[in-house]
Amino acid sequence: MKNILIIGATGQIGSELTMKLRGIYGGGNVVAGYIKGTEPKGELAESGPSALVDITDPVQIADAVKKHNIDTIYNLAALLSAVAEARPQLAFKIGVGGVYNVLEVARENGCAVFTPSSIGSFGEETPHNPTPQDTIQRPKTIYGVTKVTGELLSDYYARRFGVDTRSVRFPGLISYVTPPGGGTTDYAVDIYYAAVQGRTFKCPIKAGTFMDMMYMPDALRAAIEIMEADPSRLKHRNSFNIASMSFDPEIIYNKIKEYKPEFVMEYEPDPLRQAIADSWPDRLDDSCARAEWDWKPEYDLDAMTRDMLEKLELKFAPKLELH
Ligand code: AKB
Repeated sequence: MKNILIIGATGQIGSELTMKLRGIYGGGNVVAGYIKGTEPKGELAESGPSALVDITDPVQIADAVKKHNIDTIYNLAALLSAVAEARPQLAFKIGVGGVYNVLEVARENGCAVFTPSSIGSFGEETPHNPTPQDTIQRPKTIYGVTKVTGELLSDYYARRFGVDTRSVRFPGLISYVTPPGGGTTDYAVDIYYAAVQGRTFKCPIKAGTFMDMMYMPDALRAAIEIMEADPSRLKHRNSFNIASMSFDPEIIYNKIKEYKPEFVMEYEPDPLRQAIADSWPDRLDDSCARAEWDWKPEYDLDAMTRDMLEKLELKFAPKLELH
């Protein structure tokens, strides 16, 4: 990877991945692609170039690729699962039409492409514990449909046109930097904010509902390591199961209580999110990622919780007024 374009650079993953890639490959070599109304600000705006890149517009993608001599595209544009159910047509336009646009530009300009898939690419018929690398993928959400389509299209472009496409299936991602929006796993982010802000947390997911989760530093490393992996070792491409922890609301609540004994959580299930969560795996088997490109997570629930609480305490600490 020499010149990289991030599509969706101001989103939950993009804002952190852009900074991390700039730290490795140089600020000037990583272009932050954004859509109108989400212009990069602060460090993200100052540390490297940016470009208006709406994934639904193939001309904008091609212009940015040519102007910046791009060889690798990270496509992070997506509507998350719950919000996609409210806007299925837009979810399709971004998650299927957008992936096609990126792959076509990549084919014409010789770029490698990373498009993340998700635990949302599985459905009720999938074995849930553990979920194998190669198994039934019949999701019932539009989010899942777009993710499976993205996997298939990406493999097709690799086989048919030699486009270097690679991907991982992300679990729910947890971070203190940029909040997610509209996901089913977002409760596992919101719970930390409530704990630090001293609020009672209303949990939209029922006790006993297990899902894979991952701390953002591990997710960013996975996205970079898969693109740097030796292609001769890859038997799979789109997309690899990756995993680091699986828990239900009770487990994360009790873990936070170890550090904040006064914290209170109550259940207020959201039927849409609960139905989606019930259809997703409890725990992915990531042995193929471990064998084919040495994937290994660094954070478990305890290490993540200590770091999240520490970083959020700093974020919400009262600022000193200097006169
Ligand atoms: C969501 O909940 O929609 C996402 C995901 C697991 O893909 N965080």
